[in-house]
Parts: sequence; C-alpha cells; structure tokens
Amino acid sequence: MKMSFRWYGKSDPVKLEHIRQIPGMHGIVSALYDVPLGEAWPVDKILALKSSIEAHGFAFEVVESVGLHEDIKLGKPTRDQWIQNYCQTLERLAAAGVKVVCYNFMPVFEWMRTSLDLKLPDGSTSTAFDVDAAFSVELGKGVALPGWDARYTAEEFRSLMNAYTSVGEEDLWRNLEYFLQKVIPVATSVGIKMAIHPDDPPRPIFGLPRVVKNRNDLRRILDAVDSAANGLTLCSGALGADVRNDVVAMVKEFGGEKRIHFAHLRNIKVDAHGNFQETAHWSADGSLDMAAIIRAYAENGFDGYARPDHGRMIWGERGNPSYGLYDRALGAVYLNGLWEATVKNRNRS
Ligand SMILES: [Mn+2]
Repeated sequence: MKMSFRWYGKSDPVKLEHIRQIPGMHGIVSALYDVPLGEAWPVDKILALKSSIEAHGFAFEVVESVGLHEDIKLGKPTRDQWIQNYCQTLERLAAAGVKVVCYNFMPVFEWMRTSLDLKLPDGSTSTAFDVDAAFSVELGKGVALPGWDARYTAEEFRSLMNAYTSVGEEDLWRNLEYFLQKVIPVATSVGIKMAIHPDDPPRPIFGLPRVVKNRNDLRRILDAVDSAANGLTLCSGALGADVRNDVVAMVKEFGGEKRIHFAHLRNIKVDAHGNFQETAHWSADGSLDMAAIIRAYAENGFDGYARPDHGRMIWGERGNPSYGLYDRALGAVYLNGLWEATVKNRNRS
C-alpha cells in the first residue's frame, strides 16, 4: 500500500513541506486546476506540477482527477472530440510517469454535502449530508452549493440541467460504456490504470441519474471492458454512505481481482436513510470498521495507492473543507499503523 496525500497545487493552504513531515508518505495525488474542463492538459504544466512534487521527495504517480466534459456524459455527438482530448491527456500523463488516473462519472455535480462545517461534540467541524436538506435545495439561481465548485454560470447550469432531462439511467450507462470502450485501449497502450470513483453520495441527486453506487454497478463497469486498465477507486466513505453497501466484501471481491488501483480510506457515521457525516478515521468514531477494510486489502496483497480521505477541521485550522492538513495527517498515520500491524501479524502467523 503506497500511502499518498491529496494536494491542490500551489494555491493549496496545505504546503508540501508540511506533508513531507507526515511519516510513511509515498506520493502526492494532484491535478491541474486551471485547464478548462475537457481540454488536453498542456505538457509544460504537467511537468511543472511533477517537478514541484518531486522536489519535495514525493512520487507523482496518481492524478485525481481528470474530469470529463459533460458532452461525454450526455452522449452528445461532440463527445468524440472531448474523448480524443482526454486520451491525449492520458498519453501526456503517462509520459510524465503517472500510473493511475482517478475520474468519476457523476453528472454536473461531483461530491455533494449539505453542510461544510457541522460541529462535532469534540469541537471539531466536518462535512455532512442530510437527505431532506438536499431535496429542499432550490436549484437554478446561480447555485452556491457546498461541495460544488460553481464551475458553470447560472445560464450554463440551467441549460445543462435541461439537457439531462432526456438522459435516463440506462442512457448514462451507455455513455459510460462508450467512454470506456474508447479510452481503456489507449490507457492500456500507454500503461495507465483508470480508476473510477463511486458517486458521492451514492444516490441520484436533484433528479440526475447516477450509476456508480453499489457492488452491482462496479461489477457492470468492470465487465464492460475486461481489462486491468479498467479499474476502481474504492472509496470507503462514498460507498459506505449507503448502509446496504458492504465495503469489506467489495474490497475482497475487486481487490482479489486486482481491479482496485486506488484506495480512498475514510470513515463516516451514517444512518439507514443515508444521512451521514464525516468523522475521524478511527473506527469507533464512525460506522465503518477500518481495521476490517485494511485487513481485506492486506489479504489481497494490495500494492496500489491509498490515501486518507476527507478529514475534519481540528486545532483551529482553516482551509478547504475536508482537505486540511491535520486530521488527514492523523488519518494517514492511523491507517499506516493498521496496515503495519496487519501485515506483520499475518507474516508471523
Ligand atoms: Mn473518495
């Protein structure tokens, strides 16, 4: 397991020299944030990002994420040009030494929360999702929603939401399969492993379909193009936000087939309705058994990339919700501790 840390580039309040002081850190997971969605990433910017990361002693082998233009998800005739750009980005990333590319197939919105600063009993704050609150959000007027980076103007947003009214779940499936059939052969030829991130939360929101929600969805994706390059980002928190999802069983199944290329490790406290909030990584604070999840990875001899996922805001830190330094550092150290104990105990017995 190669422990990694997500970093938002030079404008991230979390600095690489501080991440470097976290024990057991292999690499930095990052992306280019100033390239318009859908355009091929310029080589010089990729190389500049790589050298700033490597200058701090880290590997740059995982990109999260290379975003998909909405025309691909909508299945518009223009998608072929966007897919071509996407493949060009993959070729350039591979040439720069990148091994794994995380992406998602969520229409319009990416991860979504209804609160970014819910107070926990210990005085820290964390992000949370309330099903009823999400339903009552009024869309279409500028839209400032937590977890959404306001990528579109109000007008673009309205026309996008309108375009999706004719895209049902099966349409979205077909568009994902089309994307995979075009992209996976290119990824295979350049040595990149694609790793789709599950929908977060794993349910349709605002009437938009979502197709990466559970074990059967993941199975269907992997079977659509049966290649090692067509793999998963197994996000414990995203999948765990539906209590019907058995995260440990999924790690066993897909990890056993060597189709998990990137492990997102995070704990959440979730109820049967799908309301949840992020907690510390420590198992007892949330609903997930992190030790059992780590054990499932260890049993499969997992040698891919992992990272602590969303953290709380603690010790007065201010910054990007879920992506501060301190709690994610605690998470990384806790996860590395579980990993070391699990692997050493297995080797002893
Ligand atoms: Mn995740």
